[in-house]
Amino acid sequence: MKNPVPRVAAIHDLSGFGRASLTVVIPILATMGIQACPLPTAVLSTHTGGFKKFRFVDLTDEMPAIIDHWKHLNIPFDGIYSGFLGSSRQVDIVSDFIRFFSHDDSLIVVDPVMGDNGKAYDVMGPEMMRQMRKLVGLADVITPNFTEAAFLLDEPYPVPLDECGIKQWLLRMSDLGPRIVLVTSVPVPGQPKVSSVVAYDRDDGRYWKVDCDYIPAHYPGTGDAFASVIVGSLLQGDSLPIALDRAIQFTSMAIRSTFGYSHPAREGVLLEKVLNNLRAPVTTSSYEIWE
Ligand code: PXL
Repeated sequence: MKNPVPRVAAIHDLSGFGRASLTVVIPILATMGIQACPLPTAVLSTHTGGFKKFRFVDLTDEMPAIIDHWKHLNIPFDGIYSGFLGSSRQVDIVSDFIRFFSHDDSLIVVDPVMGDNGKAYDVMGPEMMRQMRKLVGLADVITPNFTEAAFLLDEPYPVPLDECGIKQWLLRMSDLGPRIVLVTSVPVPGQPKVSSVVAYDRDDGRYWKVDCDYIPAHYPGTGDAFASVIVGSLLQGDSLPIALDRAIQFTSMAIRSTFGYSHPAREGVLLEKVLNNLRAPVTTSSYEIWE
């Protein structure tokens, strides 16, 4: 029987303070009418971006027992969405989870959270990068930022890539397994203040591109917000370019509303002020087909 409310297994960490991962994923999906069932990969006092001495509790050894209970309950999921993992060993646990709970109609989204701005997050090592390449192979959709794309392809960063180079990267990532590859924070050559989000869908061979507003601030958790809106939008039946538009418009609005306040960037975007916008229909469209 179809779930009256679409249900997603959300495999991310729970960071108590700073608005990232599950504290962003759950409210966004709930506002979009989707039930997110958290399978926490780690519990942290804060996320790792801009806080020192954070407490990090790795849940690798707890996850199999939690998953066994879910298997016993035979919970049907419409989507499986993974993000920040607490250890590279969790890749095998998440891979087993996907194999057990996925079915022909499910949407598998892997956000290969590893770093940003050319740097790996504090707790990420080379083994996570190797393992993450395996995990993306099981996804329908992946949502790396430009830094994570470089890690997945074992390429140096920064790389001034022209259009042809970026399309090659998208193809190479799709060759790892996923049908749809979305890359955020892609630098635009010769325009240091502009970045774009690019996408490739192997099924129809089309590429998409959306240019993004520049704001001189960086807020942790915006990648989680972007990927969560993509998950919600695709589960609601939106096309890929409309899902892109929704995710970019929502993330930009969250960043712009936050930037208007002198609010510490490490606390993330003021999500609670903008969540309601997720219920509004998409009225303007900014995507371009990239031929
Ligand atoms: O937003 C990505 C993310 C998720 N989880 C943790 C993080 C970060 C980024 O800093 O530290 C724990």
